[in-house]
Parts: sequence; C-alpha cells; structure tokens
Amino acid sequence: MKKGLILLLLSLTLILAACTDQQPSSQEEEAPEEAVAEESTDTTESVEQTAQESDAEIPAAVDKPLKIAAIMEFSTGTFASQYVSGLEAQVEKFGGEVQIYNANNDLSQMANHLQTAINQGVDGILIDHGRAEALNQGVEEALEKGIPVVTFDNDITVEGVTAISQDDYSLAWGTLKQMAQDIDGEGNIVYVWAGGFTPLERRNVIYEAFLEHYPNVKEVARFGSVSNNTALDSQNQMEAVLKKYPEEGSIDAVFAPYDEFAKGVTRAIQQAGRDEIKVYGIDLSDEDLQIMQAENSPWVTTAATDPAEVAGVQVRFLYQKIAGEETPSIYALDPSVVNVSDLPDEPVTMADVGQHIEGWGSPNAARTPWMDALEAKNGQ
Ligand code: SR1
Repeated sequence: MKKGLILLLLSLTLILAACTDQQPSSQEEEAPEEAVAEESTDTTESVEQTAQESDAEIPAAVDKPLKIAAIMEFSTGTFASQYVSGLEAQVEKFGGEVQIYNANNDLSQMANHLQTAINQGVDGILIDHGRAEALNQGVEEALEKGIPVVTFDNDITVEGVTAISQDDYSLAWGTLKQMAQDIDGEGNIVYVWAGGFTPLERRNVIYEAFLEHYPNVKEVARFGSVSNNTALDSQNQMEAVLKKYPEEGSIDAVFAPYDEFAKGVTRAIQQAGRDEIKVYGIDLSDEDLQIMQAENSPWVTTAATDPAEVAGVQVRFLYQKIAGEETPSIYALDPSVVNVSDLPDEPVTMADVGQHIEGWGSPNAARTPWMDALEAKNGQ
C-alpha cells in the first residue's frame, strides 16, 4: 500500500472516530479502527445466518399477521421506490402488512406520522431518514409502549433501537477513490451536496478528507438541494455551472453522492455535449444502470448497495425484535463499487448486477432460521 494511502486511511480513521452523527455502538470503548472494522465485519457475522432449518419453531409473537408502520422522510426517486418495494416484499413474505407514511421532506410531518403509528398500536416501526431532533421523543414513546423500532439512514441514538446504514463512509470512499485514480490525483471537480440528511452528512466527512489528501484536486463549484424533483433541479444547477466553465477541460469530474444528483448532472453534461466530464455517483437502480450503460455516458462509476436488500434487512431486524431476539445497535451493509467498465455491453438490471460485480448483495443478513418457516407458512 502506498504511503499516501496509508496516511489517508489513518486520517479517515481519526475523522470517523470524531464524527458525532454515527450511531452508538456496543463496542464504543474499543479503539476507533476496531470499532469501524467491526461495523462491517463482526456484526455481520453475528447477524448473518444461513437458514438451514425451514421447520424451525416460529416464535408466537411473529406467528400472526403483524401491522408494521414505515415512517419515511420522502419517497421520491428510484432509491426510495426500490426500498419501499423491498419493505413490502419482506413484510408480505412474513404474512404481515406494512403501511407507508411519506412526509414529503417535512420533518414535523414525519414526527406526526410517527405519533399516528404509535397511537394506532402497530406491532413495529421502521424509520427511513429523518433527524433525531424531530423523532427522538416519538421513538422513546414507542419503546416505552413496547413497540420496537429499527431505523435506516438517520442519527437517532435511543437505546434499544437498531440503526442500519449502507456504510456511507465506504460508499463515498469507494467512488472517490475511483475518481482520484481516473484523474490521476489532480483536476477541477464539481461537488453536488445538500446538508441535513444523515447519509449525505456522513459522505461529506469522507469528501472533506479526500480534498485534504489530494491538494491538487480543486473544487470549482458546489450546489445541491433535495426536493420533489432533485434530478431536474440538479440538471438545472449543473447547466449553470457548465455555462460558467465553457472551455473543454475546465472541469474534469463531478462527485454526485446520490443517484438523483447524478442523473441530473449526467443529463446536463450530455445535453451540453461535454462528455469529457466524468460523473462519480452513489446508488444504483434499473434506471441508473440504463443511464450509465448508455454509449459514452459521463456517469462512469457508482458505489451502492441494493435498496431492496437494505429494506429486507431492516424488516428482518424488526421481526427479530418483535420475536424477543437480541439485535445489534448498529448494522452496516457492505457496499460495492460498480464501474461501467466492469459491466458487459448488454443491458444489466438490478436482478443480475450480482453476476458482474463481486461481493454484490448480502441476502442473508439478519436472517434467523424460523424466518424460512414463517415465509414457507405464508406461501412464499
Ligand atoms: C437525501 S439522502 C439520499 C440517500 O439516501 C439513501 O441513503 C440513498 O443512498 C441516497 O443516496
């Protein structure tokens, strides 16, 4: 390993240790390097179980049609739609019913939805995005009333909650590392980002470290907003940047750490005929694959997990909690880096991306043997 890379990894470790938006870990007392490593390894081992006994005894608490509430900050974009499909598929396999509450980017509405779900006496609550300051109180109330909670992509730090993530630090580093190599450690880049969203805040920690490590990489423009049409907004904002930097070669790459950002900037670059600018994104969907695989697409790399799998893991942890099983405080899925150059010429979909990308997917995470029996009983 090169000396520079070792220094970067050391500085990333220090930054991660200081980062306050990470979920509390049961290994908090450990050295930071060990704690970070365990987030993606040891915890995985403890929760990944290959179901061998489909006739395992189903705990009585889950052996009935459960009512699950999914409290979402927003449901726009392909990541969110795949995530919702994943929630519905896993809950249905377990014979339950999930009600989706979409707050349309309004945190106080999200808190209201959480309250509604508690008042309705649901059996379990899933939270997607949102911020602790808006939701902590409701989460505490849910736990007091015996309703288990599993969160995804937020900074809630209430004891008893399992918080899952896509390991945003690895996502960001995976795609930025590829960018650094492609531009040979120097060049002008554009950064698309919006604050206030836990995964984007975490990805930004890595971006800041990346800039420090590569002093010859210069950020020439930054913009970003999350709205009901993030891709279109990003497209418009990128068009303005391209007008400001009209000469070929004045921009080398764009870091767009959310696929709705990446879709928008890719369209702006294509429409301006500036295909020399490469896009490095995060997330993956059928639509993203189509955009990335188009001829001469500027979007060359993305780092991602499968959103449907994220949802499946979250639902399974919730059912484990309802069944009275131990679940970890934190769990991070392992992302993969997807380079267009790794894909064949034929169109690839989410269903077969695993055939081309090593390590893609973790379908057995948070799976207990009785889950097979429960799925079989519900005809799945
Ligand atoms: C506005 S936050 C968008 C991110 O949430 C999920 O973590 C997806 O990865 C997406 O990039």
